[in-house]
Amino acid sequence: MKLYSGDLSPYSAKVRMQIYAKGIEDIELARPPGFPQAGFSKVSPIARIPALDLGDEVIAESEVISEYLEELYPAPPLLGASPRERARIRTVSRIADIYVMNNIFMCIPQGRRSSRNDGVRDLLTGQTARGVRTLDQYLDGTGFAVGGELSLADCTLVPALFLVENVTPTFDVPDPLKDAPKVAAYWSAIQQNPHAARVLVELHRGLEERRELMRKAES
Ligand SMILES: N[C@@H](CCC(=O)N[C@@H](CS)C(=O)NCC(=O)O)C(=O)O
Repeated sequence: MKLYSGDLSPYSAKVRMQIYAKGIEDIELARPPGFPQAGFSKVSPIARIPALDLGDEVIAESEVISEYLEELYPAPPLLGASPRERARIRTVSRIADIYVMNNIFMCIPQGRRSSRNDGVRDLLTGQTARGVRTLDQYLDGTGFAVGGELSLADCTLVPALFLVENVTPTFDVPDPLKDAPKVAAYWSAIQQNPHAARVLVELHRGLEERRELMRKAES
């Protein structure tokens, strides 16, 4: 199997963190051919990363890939030990994905002051802050998102909070973590986890590459 992914793609980082945490070694990490141009749609019709290439079929969407890998590689389990725990893990993962990661991702063009639309910026950052405040009520304060051990909720939260810390400041809005003390404490703690630390190195590397490209384009 091959995972098409990119350093700076938070959705890809989520799946890579799961792969690292499970110790999976037989999935090749590959650059997506033709991406980000439409050429990648020949590989995966949705034309987004991550995408998991099975050889005769390509699975899209990070959440779907994660659940598929969880079934193929059940140990160590990252989806909880009971239906109730699984529901909590999936809830936190969805809040981090849909309400935090997605809104920040959509807002990225608003980081450019010269072409910013304040209405769009306010809508998306308002929804992001609301998502972060919601997370504050779900985290259990153990240093992991749910159940005192690493789970898929952490795999989604780590890249989501990377975006909060590194991309949100470009929008010139207050830090969403200021109103979310449990999320802030979680963020400090989870960065010590080796699998989180590994994807954070990759995400920072991707961000530096992107900034360098933008500096070159502007000079
Ligand atoms: N909901 C998707 C989102 C994937 C996504 O949007 N990935 C970005 C990179 S982080 C992408 O491929 N963007 C290309 C595009 O928007 O055309 C998932 O969870 O996998």
